[in-house]
Amino acid sequence: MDPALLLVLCLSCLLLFFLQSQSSRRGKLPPGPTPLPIIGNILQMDVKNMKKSFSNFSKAYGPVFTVYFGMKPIVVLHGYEAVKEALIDQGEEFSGRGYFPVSERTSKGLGIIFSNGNRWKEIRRFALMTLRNFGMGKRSIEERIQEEARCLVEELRKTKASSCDPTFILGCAPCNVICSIIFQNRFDYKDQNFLTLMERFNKNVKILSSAWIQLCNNFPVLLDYFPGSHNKLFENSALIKSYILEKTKEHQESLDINNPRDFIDCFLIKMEQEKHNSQSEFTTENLVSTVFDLFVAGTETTSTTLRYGLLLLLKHPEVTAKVQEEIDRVIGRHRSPCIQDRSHMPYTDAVVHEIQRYIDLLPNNVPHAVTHDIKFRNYLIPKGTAILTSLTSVLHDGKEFPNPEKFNPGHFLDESGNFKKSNFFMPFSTGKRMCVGEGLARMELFLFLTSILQNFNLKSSIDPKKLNTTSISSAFISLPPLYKICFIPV
Ligand code: LZ1
Repeated sequence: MDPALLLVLCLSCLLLFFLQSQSSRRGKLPPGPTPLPIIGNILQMDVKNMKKSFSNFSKAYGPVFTVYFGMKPIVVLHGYEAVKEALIDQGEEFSGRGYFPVSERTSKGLGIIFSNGNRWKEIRRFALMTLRNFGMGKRSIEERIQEEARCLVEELRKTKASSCDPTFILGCAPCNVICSIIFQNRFDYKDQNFLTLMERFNKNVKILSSAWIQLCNNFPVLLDYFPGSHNKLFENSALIKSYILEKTKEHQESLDINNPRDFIDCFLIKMEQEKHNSQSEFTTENLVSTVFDLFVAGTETTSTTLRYGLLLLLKHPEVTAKVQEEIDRVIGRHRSPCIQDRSHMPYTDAVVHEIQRYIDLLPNNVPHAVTHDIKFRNYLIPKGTAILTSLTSVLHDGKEFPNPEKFNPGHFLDESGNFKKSNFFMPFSTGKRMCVGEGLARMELFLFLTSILQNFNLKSSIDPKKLNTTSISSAFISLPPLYKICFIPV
């Protein structure tokens, strides 16, 4: 037989076999677009704008559907009802973390973001307790943020009202809050150790959002046999971890069990308490990974929200003026804002909520996984299947938030101007995996934004009406377009 014909015959058989096995496995999973062999649905999705692709799929297949990233099926939940049913009503079963090949290699299942099972439960409980306002000895988290807010204001003053890109300065403040919580002290914005640490994290964020890394996540063999930016990512992560380990050793030497200074001290004390338990999750490697995770989760997210928030305030001067009026009335000019003020500032509270709703920072949440074989709405989802929940579909629900694509603090105010809660407000996700840093992040957003508006008027070098506030498409995190801003001292 002609060898070419033989080859075609063999390939056809393989293809048929593949489609057959796909369809029998798909029998139990929710419906979705038909995947191609090997590459799955990636050609049918806009990898730069997944939220749009998912919204289109949900129109064709309903609120619960399956898409294939390479050969891996991922179940997507779209809309408040499906998300709530999974993350709250079946919270335990949906509390697993789904991870990608790249994150698997950097985290090794240690720490808090990418851990599962008992390890995750114990470290999560510990982190929640420790990050509570008085969990870490004498100096509260609120005080640490207030200190940073004052430094941030001084740093912005140094721009002398010139037109500038605020990315760097707004990146320093949240990173420094994490430093203060973890290492006891903040750093000067020019400190070389601080800058190196921040650069390595920033570089990693850039690498992680590149098309190459997405490709590696779909076809993990690339990670082992090809050169590329993933190696830089692994190298950066290792360098950051060795810095954290060094700091941990310094802490160990000066530790006073009765006076924890910061998160590392608290973790070391916990390690000491559990030293006779050979199964303890409180180990040095989990300490280093947990600290690493707090930086990953607490820096880029808060800094992007602040930067995007200021762009929205620049675009909507009437909103900014109302916030400044409330600051003048409730706080005045002569003392630092504190968290107690928030309960007397419904308009400002609504603005911060609306910023978070509008920007939709993590459109598809962080991937979950089911912890058992489960039945969900008459589908069977096998243990370990990755689950994406569309937070966009909840935060931009048109019934709950009329004109969801418009920035309007009225989405969180009632007729008398009181703050109005919404169950659809879930930028921190919901359920058992809900963000551990929520309290911290909300304090930072309130204290940083009020401190800035207490001390500066915002001015745009172009007509505010011409400012574009549509996010630039990105795989995981929504980013504001580049812009310039002047901080004019009041
Ligand atoms: C996270 C974030 C990013 C990635 C994983 C977990 N928590 C931000 N907050």
